[in-house]
Amino acid sequence: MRFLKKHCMKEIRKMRNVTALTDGWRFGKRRDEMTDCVTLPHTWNALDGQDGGNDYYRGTCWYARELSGAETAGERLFLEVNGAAMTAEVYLNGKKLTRHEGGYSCFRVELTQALEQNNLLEISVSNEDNTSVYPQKADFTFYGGLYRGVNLISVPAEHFELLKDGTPGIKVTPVVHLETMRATVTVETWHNAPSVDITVNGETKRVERCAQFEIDHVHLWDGVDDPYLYTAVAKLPSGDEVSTRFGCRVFHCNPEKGFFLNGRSYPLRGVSRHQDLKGKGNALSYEDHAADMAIIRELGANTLRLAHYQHAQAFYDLCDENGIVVWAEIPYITMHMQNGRQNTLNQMRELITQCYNHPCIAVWGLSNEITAASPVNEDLLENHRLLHELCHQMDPTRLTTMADVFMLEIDSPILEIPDINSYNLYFGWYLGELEQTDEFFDEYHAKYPNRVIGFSEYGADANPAYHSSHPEKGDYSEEYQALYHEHMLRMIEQRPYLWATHVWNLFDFAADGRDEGGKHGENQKGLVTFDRSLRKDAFYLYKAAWNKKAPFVHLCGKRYTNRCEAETEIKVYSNTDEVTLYVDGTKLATQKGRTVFTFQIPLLGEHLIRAEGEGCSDTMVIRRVSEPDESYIFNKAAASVTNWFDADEIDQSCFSINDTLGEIRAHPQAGAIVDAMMAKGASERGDVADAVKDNPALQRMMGRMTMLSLLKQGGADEESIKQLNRILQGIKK
Ligand code: GCB
Repeated sequence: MRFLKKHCMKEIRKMRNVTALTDGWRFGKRRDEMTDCVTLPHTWNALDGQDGGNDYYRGTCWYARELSGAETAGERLFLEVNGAAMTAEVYLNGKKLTRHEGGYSCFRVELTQALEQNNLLEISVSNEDNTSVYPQKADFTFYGGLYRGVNLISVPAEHFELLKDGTPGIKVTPVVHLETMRATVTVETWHNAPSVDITVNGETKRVERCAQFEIDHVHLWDGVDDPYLYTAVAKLPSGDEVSTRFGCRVFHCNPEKGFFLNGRSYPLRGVSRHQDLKGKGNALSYEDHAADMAIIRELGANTLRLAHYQHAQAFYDLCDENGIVVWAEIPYITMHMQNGRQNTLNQMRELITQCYNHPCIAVWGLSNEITAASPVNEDLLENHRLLHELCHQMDPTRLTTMADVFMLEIDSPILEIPDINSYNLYFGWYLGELEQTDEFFDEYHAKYPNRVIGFSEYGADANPAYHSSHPEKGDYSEEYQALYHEHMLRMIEQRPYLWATHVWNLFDFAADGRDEGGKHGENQKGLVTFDRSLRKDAFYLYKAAWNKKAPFVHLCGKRYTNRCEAETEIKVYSNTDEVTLYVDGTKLATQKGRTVFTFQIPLLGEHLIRAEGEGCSDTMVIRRVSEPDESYIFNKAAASVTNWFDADEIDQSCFSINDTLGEIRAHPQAGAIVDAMMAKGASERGDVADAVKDNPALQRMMGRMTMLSLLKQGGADEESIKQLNRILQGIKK
């Protein structure tokens, strides 16, 4: 008995032991003043990174914790940091052991040789700006902190590799032969033992490092319908063991037909996600990740762009389990830094090393809108070539892509570097009209029929407090966002060649530099609010188009209760093909259709509206009011300009602000007036105007916008708009 107990103890000691260091941390801005008690995960920007003003604390902070004797037991001891934003240094008993640059990947360091009787672990973490670690310029808050938890890993002397780029120590490459439904699975391991036992699908092989397995009648990882996962386990004679799940699937892209999963057409339609939450910043719990995934499943998306950096392993796991095809990327974003090349390569190496086994990942994203604030020069091209080559050298099984900014010329040499391309386009929001998106892709596809192209970002901000019966670009209304997405959904459905489309963004997220649309510090392009409590109408549009499982009807405009028109539009989003509308209990009409159903109803007083589909219904109350409800209007000054302009008053034989800039410019007199006006505006705006002037793509795009739209975009007041219109109306076409 005694012997047995001793023997077991020894066995336990020998095995891998992982201890989450959650409690007992002291925290502070100075090493000699760590007075706050915190638990991990933790960020110091949970509040100031979300309240606007771009003034959140960006500097160095310190974390410290004593390690107990039990925690440090074992032959070899490693520290695992799953995310320290953005750079970190680890000290044990005052001795610096390592430095890590990059806030989104895991890193480990061995503690064994620095252990003493009593052990004090200190980690300094900095999110201060610098010139070599990405990201430095981007539209999201760079939260600082140990936001993904820290573990101690004790292993026997013979163990799997832990240090190199945060490797899991095991790499699984399944190759699927669809014709025979067989998979050849190669498992590679890294360790310091003479042999390893590798088990896959009930078969164990003792090898030095690598083994190959054949799986007959392979059960495919088949997207959202059937995301089947296998497990590979590797065990050393010392008892150290690692395991990983993997999935057997193949994908490819076709320039005409888009994305294919396991040989069948599988258009990737989904959303992007940032890893933060109102009140918590990026210090998310497993439950937070799982709650996000539940919303993604409810929406019916089959793909996620995990922007703009490496996400938590727990989240890639959830994508594996739910069959979500993922675009994974590094934060090489907005602005190319001359001193940043090595950091991009390091972050990509870590991303691929740490995420390789996830079947969900289909593509590696090299960069995002990198030419937004940088010219396409040799240094930038070389950086992309090196990243692309690194991806292929580490992972010949996946494609590379990048997210291009709208003003990048489609013949730019940078587009030839990644395997497949994608554009972020915001026509109909920041600039231009909705239809320009359609035109952009048509032009691209006609000019480059052999290139695979996707739509990596599109969206419009909406604050669900704002409403309008005449929604317009820039009004932040829930209704404009819904209209915007109705257009995009149709545009996408008509272009099956788009290999993937990703709404920007599933959730509102923190961008502390923003102050707009009635909120401080938030990008409100989410289909769901930052605290996840409210699904905006546009959410249900995509749910109606993508989620075919549970029938539902959704009445739009539920928050738009007070309306002052005599007749109002009732819009229903539904995945059923027939919707009946009842007003105050009386049936108004039944409509057959798909996704979007609209009804006009007279508005007399307060009405109970009820929509019914097959086995589902939704209700709301709206009422007629005499004056517009001011609380629904974001920019009251701009709103007064809206709709003052009646088309009947315009003499169509003369120019007006309803003509496009291109049409006006083609006329010498009208063109000269507009150019002079714009030159004056430009001299007041400096940099931005120069960027527009020098950019042919932007120029072309502006040429297609109406003068009215351009003026509103530029924030012109009602009087100057009317003034220009009067002048243009004096010039015959
Ligand atoms: C972009 C960026 C993304 C921004 C988004 C926006 O193109 O890639 O990071 O948040 O636009 O909302 O402006």
